[in-house]
Amino acid sequence: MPELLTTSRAADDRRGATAAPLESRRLEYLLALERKVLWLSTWMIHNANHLRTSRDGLKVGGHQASCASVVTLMTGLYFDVLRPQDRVAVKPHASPVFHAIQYIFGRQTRENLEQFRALGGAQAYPSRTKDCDDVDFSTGSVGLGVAITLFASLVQDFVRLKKLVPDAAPAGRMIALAGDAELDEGNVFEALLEGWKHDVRNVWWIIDYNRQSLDSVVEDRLFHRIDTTFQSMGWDVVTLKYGRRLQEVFARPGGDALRNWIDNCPNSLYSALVYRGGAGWRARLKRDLGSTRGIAALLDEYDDAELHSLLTNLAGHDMESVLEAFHRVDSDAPTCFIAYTIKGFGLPFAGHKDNHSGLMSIEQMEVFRRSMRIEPGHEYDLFGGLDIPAEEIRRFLEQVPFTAAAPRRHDAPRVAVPLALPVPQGLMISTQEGFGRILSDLARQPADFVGRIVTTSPDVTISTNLGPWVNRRGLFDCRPRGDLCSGDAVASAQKWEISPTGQHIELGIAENNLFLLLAALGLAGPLFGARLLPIGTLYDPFIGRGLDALNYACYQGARFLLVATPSGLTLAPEGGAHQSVITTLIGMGQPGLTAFDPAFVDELSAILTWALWHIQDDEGGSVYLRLSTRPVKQPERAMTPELSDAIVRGGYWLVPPDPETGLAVVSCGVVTTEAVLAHALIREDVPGAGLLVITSAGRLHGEWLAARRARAAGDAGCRSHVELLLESLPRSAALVTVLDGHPATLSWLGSVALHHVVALGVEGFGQSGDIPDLYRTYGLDAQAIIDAAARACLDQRVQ
Ligand SMILES: Cc1ncc(C[n+]2csc(CCOP(=O)(O)OP(=O)(O)O)c2C)c(N)n1
Ligand SMILES: [Mg+2]
Repeated sequence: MPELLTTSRAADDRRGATAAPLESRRLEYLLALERKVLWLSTWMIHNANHLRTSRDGLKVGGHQASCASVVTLMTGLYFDVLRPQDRVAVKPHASPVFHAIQYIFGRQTRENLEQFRALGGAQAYPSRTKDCDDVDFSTGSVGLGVAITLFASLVQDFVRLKKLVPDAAPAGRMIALAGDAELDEGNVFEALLEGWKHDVRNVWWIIDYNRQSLDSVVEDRLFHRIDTTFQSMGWDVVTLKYGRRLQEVFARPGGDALRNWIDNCPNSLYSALVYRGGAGWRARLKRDLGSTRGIAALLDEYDDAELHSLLTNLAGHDMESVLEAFHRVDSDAPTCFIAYTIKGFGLPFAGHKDNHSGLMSIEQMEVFRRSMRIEPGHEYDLFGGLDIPAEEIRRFLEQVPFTAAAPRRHDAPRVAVPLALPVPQGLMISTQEGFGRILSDLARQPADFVGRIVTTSPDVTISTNLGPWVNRRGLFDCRPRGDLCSGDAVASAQKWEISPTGQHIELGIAENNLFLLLAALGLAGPLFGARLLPIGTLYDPFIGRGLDALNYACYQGARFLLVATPSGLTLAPEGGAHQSVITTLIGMGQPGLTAFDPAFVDELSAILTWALWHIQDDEGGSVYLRLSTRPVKQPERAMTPELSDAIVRGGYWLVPPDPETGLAVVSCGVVTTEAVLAHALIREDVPGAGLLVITSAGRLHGEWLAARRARAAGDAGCRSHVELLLESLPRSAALVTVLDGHPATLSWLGSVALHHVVALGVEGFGQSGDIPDLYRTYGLDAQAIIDAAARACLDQRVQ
């Protein structure tokens, strides 16, 4: 193990004297609770795996070793350090520890603990939406929970500086309890850099430095990299390495040598000795240090159990060290705690390199139960097996600061939004330009809801047409910084005034950061009590780059509007690296997200109006708009309530079919221009052919499945929008579907009313070209639609 570092210089400079000593009784209570948390979390997993009947032969799982590693840190935090306004992302595999703590607070039920990892029970990984016990941030995909706390701190500053929350409400600390292997995820470092740019504060990342990941023991040299990386980003670093008892021994004769020995002990050997226990330590220390003055005497003072306990007295398991480190922080500087721990501490497989998924056997649990003095049948008793009378602990729990204010989750009122947004005028206009114009128009309005809009983009603000909005509403930063470019002699259309009143948060190019910021902005209501209307823009193909973070944002119920533009093959000269193909399927398949692919700007306006409401609705979700830079001829029509309703429900007949027709062209998005052209020609051969415009394949599909379920449940009259649309087409008619995306997005339409389908779309990677060439090559042009129509009619005749 490397050299002991206590606090980095940056931290030392800011701090004064050490904190006052802990009251001795408080420590006793905390140690008792630490013991209880270890027991409950270990037992919860054991119960799920050994005592519930398995019906499917699958191991239920759970991570006893990962939990034990973090018990002291979490007990200290929740029962002493945290305040109600603090928000925490708990290491995914410490979910049982979190649930155990909430159970002790009376915020989790015994039934849910007994049903850990079963349907309806406590979740395997803390979940904001599925758990009942006040989870602040969901976790599970390692690294994302760590990084979201940083963006949450930025959002906290945003709502506080704009006075969207009461002045008197204290700022919370955004805290991540991270596994050390989470630092292998690149998104953590993307966030760190972005945080540095934005001067983040009130963020704590507490690293459970057990030097083990899933597969292996981590290299010792990593420690120095962590320390210096954080310091270089302006963070304070506090290292908790040795516990009190070890530090006392280090001050005695032979102590220096012992400390050097541990400092230089490879993690793999240290872990192996932890696993072997007292006799192993003794033999090894005798061999390596036996001739050093003071060591023999020191070893003789301890029996094997005591020696083991001494040598595993790392600070991350030493309550006093933990509390002192946390309480000493008196600034709002971002702070990283590197807490040395042992994976599986206090359990039989402590330190074993394969302990990540290890479960204690029935026999091991029996020994553990007795050592915890838990009576059989009393496993969930809150105070059983402790030395302190229940009443006393209850009184202690009543004054724990964290639970002083309840509920911690805010219920932010909805923001009133307009019933209709303006439709940008112009004969030839792209949906992306339309979006920019609508926002530019909003930027000029004094309406209250406009003040709740916050836009963000990963370095594509201008190229996604947010420029005019930003010119008027400014960039956000905690400190007023003026217009960064105004000093240049170079004339520019961009006026980027940077101040706390700004409403655009500019990010570097990291789509993970965009989605994590959108997640945090989209949770501003429940987290901070201020509802925001977040809008993020990016290039459509790069959704894939941050897809896990997008999924993470949706998974925890964050609400935002995602505007992905430009998209598809229609990007033409930009080539295959920028032309999205599968995003239409992502839009359909991603839970919590409703995707739209509008063809015209009046559709866009109707969808945006609906979206501003939908992202606030209790039953709503986030919204994804897939836009294009291609100017297309706009239809001359009035936006009626019926048309607007059909647009947001997913589609409408641009040209309704005749009742006897044999064909309908179905188009989605920007290629509707080709569909209109082809349809006019097709009608010469197929009289009465219809033209159906799909604005949201996902909405149509979802509502169709829901209607089928409703009918199966007895609601015989329930009809979905797509069923009503296709009702006007005879069963014998064929559908030719076309979109600038994967053909599977629309091919399912054939199953709705059993129409034959020929589906056009993009199946391979794109390439550079112009639109006529690319549409011809990939089969999206009017001729391809006409050919497909001929094929479809032929197929129908053959049948
Ligand atoms: C994105 C992602 N990749 C892989 C996994 C599988 N996985 C679960 S835990 C883990 C390693 C955890 O190690 P660490 O963060 O150090 O936690 P510890 O259990 O040691 O406390 C991995 C790779 C995951 N949960 N998320
Ligand atoms: Mg680890």
